[in-house]
Amino acid sequence: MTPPKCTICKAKGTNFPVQVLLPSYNLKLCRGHFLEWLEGRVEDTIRHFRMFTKRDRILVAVSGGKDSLGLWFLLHRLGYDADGLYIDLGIPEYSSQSRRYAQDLAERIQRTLYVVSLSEELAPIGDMKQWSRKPACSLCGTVKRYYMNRVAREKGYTVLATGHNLDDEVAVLWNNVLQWNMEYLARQYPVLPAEGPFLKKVKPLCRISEKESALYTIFNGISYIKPECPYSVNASSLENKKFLQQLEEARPGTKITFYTGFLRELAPLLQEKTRETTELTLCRVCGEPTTTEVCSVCQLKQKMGRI
Ligand code: Q46
Ligand code: ZN
Ligand code: ZN
Repeated sequence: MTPPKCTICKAKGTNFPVQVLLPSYNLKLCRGHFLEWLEGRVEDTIRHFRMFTKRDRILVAVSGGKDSLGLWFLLHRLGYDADGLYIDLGIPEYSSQSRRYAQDLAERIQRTLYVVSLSEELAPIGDMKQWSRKPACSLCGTVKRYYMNRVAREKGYTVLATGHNLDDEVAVLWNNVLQWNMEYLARQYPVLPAEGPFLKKVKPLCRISEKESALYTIFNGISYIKPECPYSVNASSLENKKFLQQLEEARPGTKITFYTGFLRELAPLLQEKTRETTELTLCRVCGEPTTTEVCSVCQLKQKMGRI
């Protein structure tokens, strides 16, 4: 049997071995053309959603995982002005390893990496339950949003980028649809515009699957943390991902069709309906944007006796 030919090589008259099968797009690609295809797709997403231009200063939130490190590398390669921010959650071993990977990439591409240590700012994420009844992941989300916005604004960045991939977005979308959580659905978009002191937030990998993102990072020789965060074990998003993967295997393209259909058909209607419903003010203690008098992070600091 003759081995399959790379779809793009076939058109260009080259002949490199196929390394990636993308049944959702009916493509079989060699390594070089896969990298080109993925970068083109991200560039197209950036342009389509008007995420940023080469004049913007981008801060990428890097966790040490494949998606955010791959994204940082890709933006740098495409000539965007992108630095990194790593938030060290103080999880034994996991945090020090992932921090190392973020630092390694910063050295390789010669870009600035800011590091915020939760242990220094508040307490390790695992100790927070002493001061809050919220689950670790919910607290983590709050502190990450807070420091991302704060560091980006203080250091003069214009856009915040995160490495959420298609599988992440589809799992959240599915969950929000199951619960008909209209408020969350209205905010689920790859671009959230700047809102007063909140910076513009973008997800350039929203049309790249988890597998594609992992291959991009591996093919570029970037080391990343492989185990999931220990707190993610029970997350319902993992169950959703498993279920959606079964659908994808039965019908390739299900995820991308579901997601892009939502962005095209429903998201604009929901955004129109819920426009300007939240009143923002500035935290009386730290000056960061909040919906309450004192922001959640300062409330935590107060309980800890740190302010
Ligand atoms: S890092 Fe944080 Fe995730 Fe870990 S504590 Fe939960 S939210 S699972 S993206
Ligand atoms: Zn090829
Ligand atoms: Zn505050």
